[in-house]
Amino acid sequence: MAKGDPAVSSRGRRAAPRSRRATTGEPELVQLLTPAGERIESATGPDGTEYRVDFTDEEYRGLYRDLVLVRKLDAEATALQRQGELGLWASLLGQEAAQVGSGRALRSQDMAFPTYREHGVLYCRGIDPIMPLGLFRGVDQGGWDPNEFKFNMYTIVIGAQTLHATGYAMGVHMDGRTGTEDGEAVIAYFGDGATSQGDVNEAFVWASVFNAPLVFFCQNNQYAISEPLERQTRVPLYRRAGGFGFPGVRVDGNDVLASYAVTRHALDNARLGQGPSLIEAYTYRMGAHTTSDDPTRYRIASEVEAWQAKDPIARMKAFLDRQQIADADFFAEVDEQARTEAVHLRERVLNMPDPQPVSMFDHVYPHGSPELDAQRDQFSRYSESFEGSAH
Ligand SMILES: Cc1ncc(C[n+]2csc(CCOP(=O)(O)OP(=O)(O)O)c2C)c(N)n1
Ligand SMILES: [Mg+2]
Repeated sequence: MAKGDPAVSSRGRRAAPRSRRATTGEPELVQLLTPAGERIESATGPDGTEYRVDFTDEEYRGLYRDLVLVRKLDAEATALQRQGELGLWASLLGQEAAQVGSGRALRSQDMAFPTYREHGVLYCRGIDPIMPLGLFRGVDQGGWDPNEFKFNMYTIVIGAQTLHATGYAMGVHMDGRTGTEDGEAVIAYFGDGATSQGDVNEAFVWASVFNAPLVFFCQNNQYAISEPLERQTRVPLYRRAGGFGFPGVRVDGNDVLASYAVTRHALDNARLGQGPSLIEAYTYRMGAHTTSDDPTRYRIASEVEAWQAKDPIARMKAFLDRQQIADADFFAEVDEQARTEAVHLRERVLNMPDPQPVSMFDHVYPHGSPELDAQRDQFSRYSESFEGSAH
């Protein structure tokens, strides 16, 4: 049985979890772990799908480790930017569970299309976390091979990657790589603000009518820079899917277990040939939009505090503690690993070589072009004209 698949209920020594219908109460979301760290045995989505997970203790501890590591590495990147070592950083703070849950739900053959904030998914894909720091330091263009890791390059143009993902997923389907349990699925990440983009709505249409094996994973972190959610929509975002002809579900994006369960289910439907679906991971951006933003200009402290009480790591820790799945030694060891990896990350960033300016022409086309060669020559002559001059 695969990790997290529907399975036997929890072990006897633990408190019996409750079942919950997701369609009652507000907000209407699928949740398997409450903010206090209580397990809910199963949750029912708006279309009647019942979501549950059954992880081993080792797997539960692994998810916790992922959450702590990605938060720590993210904090280190923010600090590096503040110290002038990165040009910019888009923090994932608060969104760890949505990213680790969905990232771990991917099977090795599945392809992901990220925005600029998916450092947690990148980590789950096995990519060295140093990679995006080179991009944000401005010394390379990303560095990882999208085909090797099944994780496309970061995309800054809001919503554009949903079209890339749709085209890719249509190709997967046309090549006959769907329809079986080991078929391929594709996931496209985007934000709440991106749902107002034409690209995203076009992606919904194309994915729907071509039955693309695609999961649209919207991290609703409540803001598009300074614009709050109510400027994007008057209906819960997941309900938009119905108008395009595919299912939508809202999951507690601060609950790593529910994020995993909902994403695994949607991906498996896609790989079996049942077409696209939309997941709205309801979460909160705890930090600034990027390091160039000051959120105190447009949101109040009490709102941030309310979300602090729903922290994704605190609830997982409370659960592990409550169920005696992990002890103080384990938590200390994870903290120490996170600290060591962050120090290592910092050392490597500081040692990144500065590229030669002319290298910006290197990766524009795989085999170059005469126009590009001419531009490179012109740029080289221009740069050399400064040598020995007062400029
Ligand atoms: C096409 C386009 N328009 C505008 C921008 C400027 N921009 C950068 S991030 C952003 C907000 C995106 O918000 P959301 O989709 O909610 O994602 P989040 O940053 O919250 O993860 C905007 C408007 C852009 N990068 N691309
Ligand atoms: Mg947003």
